[in-house]
Amino acid sequence: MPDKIDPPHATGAAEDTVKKHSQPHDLVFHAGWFCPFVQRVWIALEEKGLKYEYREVNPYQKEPHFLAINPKGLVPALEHHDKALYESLVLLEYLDDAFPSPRSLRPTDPHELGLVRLAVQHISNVVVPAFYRYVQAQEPEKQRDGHDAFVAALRDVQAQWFVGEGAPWARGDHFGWVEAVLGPWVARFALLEQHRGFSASDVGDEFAMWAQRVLERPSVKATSSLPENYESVYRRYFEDTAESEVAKATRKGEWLK
Ligand SMILES: N[C@@H](CCC(=O)N[C@@H](CS)C(=O)NCC(=O)O)C(=O)O
Repeated sequence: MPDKIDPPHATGAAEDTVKKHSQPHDLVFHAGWFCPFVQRVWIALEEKGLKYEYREVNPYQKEPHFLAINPKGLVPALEHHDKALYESLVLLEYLDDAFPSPRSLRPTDPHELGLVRLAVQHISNVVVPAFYRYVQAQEPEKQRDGHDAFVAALRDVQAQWFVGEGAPWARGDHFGWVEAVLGPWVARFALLEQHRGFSASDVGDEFAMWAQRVLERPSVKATSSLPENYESVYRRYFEDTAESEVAKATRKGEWLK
């Protein structure tokens, strides 16, 4: 039985953004308004000011036309001049390769780029799985462990890859990949706050200020739906009854490949 998405489309500021991108275009963004992996790519599209066509997909329905675009049946996916690609991190690379101007979210200096890639790897392999383990934990002790592991994973991001010294963004003066890759989960901190008592200041004051800047970034706001709509989608995660691939993998103590 596929998970139903309620509401089936974006709301609030994200709905306005969808409307601005409803015309046919040779860059097609196959998206799900509720999905943080989608929001990574959506933030990049908005940061770069690209023209694109937004198409809402319910990835739980695994419709044949969508499986032809992404055999994994997951959003996000892109079609550009009828050629398809998927996986949020691959899509971020693609957008910077295909559309380097007006601006790249990825640094050009090779060492700096290597550091950003290390941060992205840590976010994907440690922070994001820790988020789902925390969200899906049911017993108080497991929730406490989930909290501590999530906070530790975020502290590592800050300690290893934030340049600090009053810089507004992780790597300095520019909103970049670290923000695009982690930002969607920052946009879901409010859910963790409400259901699990998490606060960004548990990580530290500097991190909390960075998180606040991320939330106020126009590209993040423009790709965010109304809080109550995330609440209805994520309730199943907090009750550990979600049937998405991510939720099933987390329940089995695995991570999605
Ligand atoms: N590794 C993928 C993950 C994408 C993903 O899990 N998307 C979810 C929505 S948030 C999805 O399409 N789920 C459908 C399913 O689980 O069947 C990426 O980074 O793009």
